[in-house]
Formats: sequence, structure tokens, C-alpha cells
Amino acid sequence: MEKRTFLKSTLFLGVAAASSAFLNACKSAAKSTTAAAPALPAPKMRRSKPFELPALAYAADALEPHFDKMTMEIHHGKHHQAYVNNLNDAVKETVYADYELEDILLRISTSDADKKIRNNGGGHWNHTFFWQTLAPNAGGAPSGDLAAAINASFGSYDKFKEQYTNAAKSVFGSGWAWLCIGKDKSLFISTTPNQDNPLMLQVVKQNGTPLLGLDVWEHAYYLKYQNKRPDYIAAFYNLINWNEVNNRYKKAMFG
Ligand code: MN3
Repeated sequence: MEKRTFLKSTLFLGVAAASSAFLNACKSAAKSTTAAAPALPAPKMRRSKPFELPALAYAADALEPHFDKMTMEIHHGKHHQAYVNNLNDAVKETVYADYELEDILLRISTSDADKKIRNNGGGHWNHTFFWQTLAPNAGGAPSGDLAAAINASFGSYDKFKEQYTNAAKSVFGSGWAWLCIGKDKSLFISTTPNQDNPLMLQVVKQNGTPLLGLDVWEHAYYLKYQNKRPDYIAAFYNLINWNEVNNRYKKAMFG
């Protein structure tokens, strides 16, 4: 390299470094005025495909007699599909267009502009999670680390069940009941309206990682249970895939 060129490059790098230091200082100053804005990990970008309806891991009639075949077909094939379609439509030409779903949920706000993405992004995530929470020949009680954590937090599995059932009954209109693990690694039960979920940092009162979720929208149970939501909630306990829930717990606890 010629000496002249070298000097030029060094000078350029020096200016670039100084400008970048200046910009960072400005960014920090700007940050300090919006103290409430959470520090988020970088989003996973460049999702290459549109969101897709995941196939069920079991046949639509496999959860009989607790969840009936027709409800499962309509719930998965029509309702969930509609959330997927509307989400793909909603993210077009937005900053979220290539974001992975959880990175969208983490950032979504309560603004009117975000409403369609919030409702349909939540709808897609919640239902995907719900199908994976269920399994034929499942139910029973949790075991292992998760059982110990439930006992420590709620006293016993039966006491957890009672609190979770009451939470699910208490949702007015459409929404979800959750068992979550918080940032402090403690378990909590919460509910959300509509398709909101506990990953929506800027939307929910209690942010956490869902371990278990129950859809209490009428479309989830009306064909079989009509107005008897408590019967539907009772049936849900026969379908909980505790192995899956325990895996979620271990992942949240130990990475
Ligand atoms: Mn639903």
C-alpha cells in the first residue's frame, strides 16, 4: 500500500470511529429518555417463507371423546388457517415482514397500527402451542421437575388444577388461560383476552414463557359443550401432554 493511501485510509477509519462513537452517544441519550422501552435481543430476520398452518401430530378424531372430531377439524382447518392467512397479509410491507413469530410478539404494541398483527400473530402462535399441548391417551398428572415446581408454587397438583380451572372459567368472553414461568423462574397462572399471550411484553400485565395454555373461545367447545365451559375445561385435563409441558419447563429453566 502506498504511504499516501495508507494515511488516507487511517484518517477515514479515524473519522468513521469518531462518528460511530458520536452516534452511539446520541443513541444512549435517546434511550435514557425512554426508560420504559425494554432491551430486546436482536430479532431473527429473513424468514424465507410465509407463515404456514402446521399439521396436527394426531388425527382430528384422536382426542375423542374429550374434544370432538368436527370441532378439531373446524378449529384447526378453518380458525387457525384464518389466523395464518391474516397474519401473512398483516405483516406485508411492515418492519415485521421477515421476523420470526416470537420476535414479532415480543415487540408488538397496543397501538391500532399493530392490532391486526397482534390478533393474528397471537392466534397463530397460541393455536400452534395448543395443538402441541394436547395428545391422545394423555392427561394424568405432571412428573419430574415440573411436578416439584407445581407442588412448590401451588401446594399440590390438585390445588394448581383448582386455580387454573377458576382462571379459565373467569375469562369473560374470548381468551386464554395460561401456566407460565416468569423471568425469576417462578410459576404463575394468568389469563389474556382475545389472542393476546404472555410473550407480548408490551401488551400483557404479566410477561412470561407459557408452559400450558387453554383456548376458552366458544369456537373451541361450543359444538360439543354448548354453554358448559366448565365441562370443556374438565375434559382438557384428560388431554394434557405433560411430557411436552415438562420439556418446555426444562427448556425455560435450564436452556
Ligand atoms: Mn381457538
